[in-house]
Amino acid sequence: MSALYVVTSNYSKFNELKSIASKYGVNIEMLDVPKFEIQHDDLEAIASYAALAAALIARKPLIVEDSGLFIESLNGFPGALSSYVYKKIGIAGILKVLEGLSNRRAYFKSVIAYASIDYNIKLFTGVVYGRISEKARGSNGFGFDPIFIPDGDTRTFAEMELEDKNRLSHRGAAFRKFLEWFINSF
Ligand code: ITT
Repeated sequence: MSALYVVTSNYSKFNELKSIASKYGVNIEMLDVPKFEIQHDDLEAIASYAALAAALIARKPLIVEDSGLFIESLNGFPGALSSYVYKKIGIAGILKVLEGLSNRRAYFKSVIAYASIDYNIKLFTGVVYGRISEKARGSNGFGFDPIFIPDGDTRTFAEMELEDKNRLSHRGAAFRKFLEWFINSF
């Protein structure tokens, strides 16, 4: 099977995907084309347009992954703005906004959009529920990993090895759904 192309500039995200893909015997490669992100509330819409735009430029089948952290007491903020909010206020900013709030429920969502050679888009989603910790803990992973504790665990994602995070994460769930479909379709 030829390589599967992934459009992302996030190496941590790519490494997570690579580790899962290898278990399915699928080789993934980063494709150097821009990931255009429209402004929208829905990760599905953002991922779809990004995959379509990248496929039109690259003229290759490919995937993009769009994800976000949705905090219940903030009505789902930062959601689709997670990347921007992480860069602007980071983990410290989120912990500050949540100070004094007892509801720390949150979830991560991942949407993988596959664009075929004839520009059809297929979507796969994954969600992991959990809560925002009181303090940042751990140094693995990326983004909001040090403050997210998945349900059923006491560790933050940043305190886990890649294997454990992948088993529990939104991205792992979405990508395994994609890979099951992909290896049965080609
Ligand atoms: P690309 O767009 O280049 O793929 P990105 O990091 O900007 O990389 P997104 O647009 O999907 O990716 O933004 C998702 C943001 O949500 C990401 O930057 C993190 O801040 C946060 N996020 C998503 N998944 C995460 C995870 O597994 N662990 C920690 N933070 C995550």
